[in-house]
Amino acid sequence: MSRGHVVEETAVRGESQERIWDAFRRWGYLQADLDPLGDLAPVAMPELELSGPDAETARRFYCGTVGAEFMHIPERERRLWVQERMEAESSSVDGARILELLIKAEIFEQTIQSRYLGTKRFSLEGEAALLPLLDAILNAATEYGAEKGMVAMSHRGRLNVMVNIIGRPAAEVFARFEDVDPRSVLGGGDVKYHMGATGDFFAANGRKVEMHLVSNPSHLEAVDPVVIGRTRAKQMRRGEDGRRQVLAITMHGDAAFAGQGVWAETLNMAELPGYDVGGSVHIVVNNLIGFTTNPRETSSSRFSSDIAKRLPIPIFHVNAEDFEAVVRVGRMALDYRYAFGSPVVIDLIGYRRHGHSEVDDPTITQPLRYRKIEAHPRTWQIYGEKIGSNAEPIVQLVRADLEAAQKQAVELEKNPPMRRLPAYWNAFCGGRHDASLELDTGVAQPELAAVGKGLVSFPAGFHIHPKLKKLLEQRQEMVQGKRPVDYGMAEALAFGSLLTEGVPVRLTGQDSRRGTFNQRHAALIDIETEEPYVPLEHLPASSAWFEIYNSPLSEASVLGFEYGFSRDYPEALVLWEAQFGDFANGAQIIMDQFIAASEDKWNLLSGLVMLLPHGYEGQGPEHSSARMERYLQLAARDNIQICQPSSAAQYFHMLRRQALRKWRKPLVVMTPKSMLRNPAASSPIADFTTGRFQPVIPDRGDGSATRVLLCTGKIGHELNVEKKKRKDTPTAIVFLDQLYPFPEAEIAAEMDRHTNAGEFVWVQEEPANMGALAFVLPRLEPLAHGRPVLSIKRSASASPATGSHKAHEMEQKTLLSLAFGMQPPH
Ligand SMILES: Cc1ncc(C[n+]2csc(CCOP(=O)(O)OP(=O)(O)O)c2C)c(N)n1
Repeated sequence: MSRGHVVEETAVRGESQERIWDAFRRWGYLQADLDPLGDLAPVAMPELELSGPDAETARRFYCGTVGAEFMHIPERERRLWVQERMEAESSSVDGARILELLIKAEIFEQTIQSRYLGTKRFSLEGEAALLPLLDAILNAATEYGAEKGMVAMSHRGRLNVMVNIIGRPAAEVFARFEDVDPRSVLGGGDVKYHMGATGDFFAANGRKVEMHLVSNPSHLEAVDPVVIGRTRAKQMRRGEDGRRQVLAITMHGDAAFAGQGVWAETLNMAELPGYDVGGSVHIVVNNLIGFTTNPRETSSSRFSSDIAKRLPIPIFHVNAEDFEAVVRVGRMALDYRYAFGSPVVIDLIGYRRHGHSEVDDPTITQPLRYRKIEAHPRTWQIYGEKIGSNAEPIVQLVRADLEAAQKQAVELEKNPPMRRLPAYWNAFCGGRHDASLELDTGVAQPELAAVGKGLVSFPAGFHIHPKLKKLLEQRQEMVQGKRPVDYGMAEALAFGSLLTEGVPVRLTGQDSRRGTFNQRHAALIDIETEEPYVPLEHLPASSAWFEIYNSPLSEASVLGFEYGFSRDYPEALVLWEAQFGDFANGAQIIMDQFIAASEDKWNLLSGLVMLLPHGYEGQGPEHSSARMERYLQLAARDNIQICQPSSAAQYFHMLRRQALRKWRKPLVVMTPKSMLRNPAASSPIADFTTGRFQPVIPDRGDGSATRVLLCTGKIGHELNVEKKKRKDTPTAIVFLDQLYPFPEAEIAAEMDRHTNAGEFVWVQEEPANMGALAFVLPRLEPLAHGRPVLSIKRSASASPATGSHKAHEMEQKTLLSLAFGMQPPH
């Protein structure tokens, strides 16, 4: 009988009875029987030292093999929802299906173990209940109309899930144990338990869920925001039904769940308008160990899942050897997700039968626990006995199937593709750059004018801020050719023109709607109502969506999310903006493991743009450098693009070419700060109507200069000012607006044009151990044909910039006078 009536009963029940129920609802999970090996002892709770019929009933519901944490949820309706289900008698489940999945899980592991002894597989044994859990979740999801499952998980049980849930043939996985032909992956590829996979899950009701197991790196939890971003993109593609049809499921190790901050950041995004996916299902595959580390060493609290309590969402702990409870919890969690559009956490508590990998001996560090595990029966034996079913024939059948698959694997291609890419990738390509990919990106004057008009318009009755009114008037004049176009307007024109050409645009970052440097003002705020108006969402000729969001104050999760989004919206221009480029290193894992390497490792492309404000302006060590050197070091085999556009028009053309070329490569952009308003970096409107992005901006002179300064970004404009001041005509100044792929032909042409030049000098603001120096010097030298290539830079330093504004100015002056006056030191 359901106890959903408890609330109504409250009035007639005594207050003390209600206190008893409240105590168990609140604290019962601390005394629940959650650990199959019994190491997680119940917590002594004076609040639960209660007796009598109500206490007995409440204890049965709340201290069994399921422990629910939900009393921290402020919404009464949600608490009652959980309460009603926790206080219901158990419904029946499909025992035969559970048994079959437990057998499949365990025999799969044993087959690998017997055939490929000594290779890592990160066995699921001890947590085999994960399969019935996922099966229950997906079966329930089909009833709500789910059609796609976006799944992320790390190493533990991944191969097992690939075969038994995602639907890849076992032979394919075994083929990877036969190892690959080394010539096919030299310097690239990835290990088998990181590869992505797509397949089909068939529910008992005959419905199908297309499954995507997302490729992921070793870096635990880094994939979390990526899968959520991918889910959001897939949902958006489907419109209103997207949230119902596309479901994100993530699995986590207990140690990683507690320890990795990116997961906490990702969770915080759950209900933010720019990131919401209508709830995701999170499973902690909790084996009460992390490599060799015990739970009391990994989490300051009893449960690694406690981090999830930062959000008002339920956490269901369940004993991984009460298989029927596991299945019921899966169903309940999924129902909750669909009822409230909320994330939900399942903490599946079991054990790890072997070492961290199968080559580790866990008896060295956890001898007592492993003595218990050694003597502990297999899951399918326990469950077969419980339901009185003879499991042996099924075991034989599954084993025979897997052995056949293993034989087949020997014949298979060694690294068979385990996924199919969606059709929306057909129009795009990766690989090496070649000139034929480039295109003109100018926008004809009438179209540009129409976009410009839309950008400065707002509805009648909108109360505009006087400063913005002025800005819009100036922007209007820019389009009319009455004043040069600055970066802010160049960007808006790039976005607006793309929208009218059918290219969707999404930009997120901290304070990006206004712009950290007060330069963007993509959202106008009514000064009477605070209602926003985003002109780019209302361009009359636009045929695509535009999104701009202020992101939460995170780097790793938001960059991961946007990378994921770009993976499933290749036709959109997707941009993430760092507040200052300096802070982007909080997302270093996402850059190293996904943005720079995903094409190499997984053959997966992305056209994500990273906007990184960069430049030495005396603002101290952490507001100066976007660490260009880091991206240059990551660059190889045309995996990314690194640009620093020196003018507004260059910025415009660079953004447009990123969207309009079919080449999909991440683009890292050093963006300006003070340069945003520097007239020298503004461009006449004519520069927007024709042409394309120039990787190299040649010197304006006739080629007779005797010294050529080569540089990138703001310092180039400062050199120009200094040159004018000094009336120094024998010095030429060349900008590299694209650093990677290195525009060798264009630079060579410019160097060759300067036949009188006795030397070339690379000038940078950054210290000698930073900036582009180490990257450009060896590339420039062969192009100089024996003429010296020198450099001017700040002295090598541990920190990117001085904390003193005065010292900065002195240093900057020295750089400039060295560039023109003294001979630079060799
Ligand atoms: C960011 C990061 N740090 C360290 C590691 C090395 N490492 C791999 S697995 C592991 C233990 C993970 O424990 P847990 O999260 O409980 O998952 P389990 O392996 O027990 O399933 C560690 C430390 C890693 N892969 N990623």
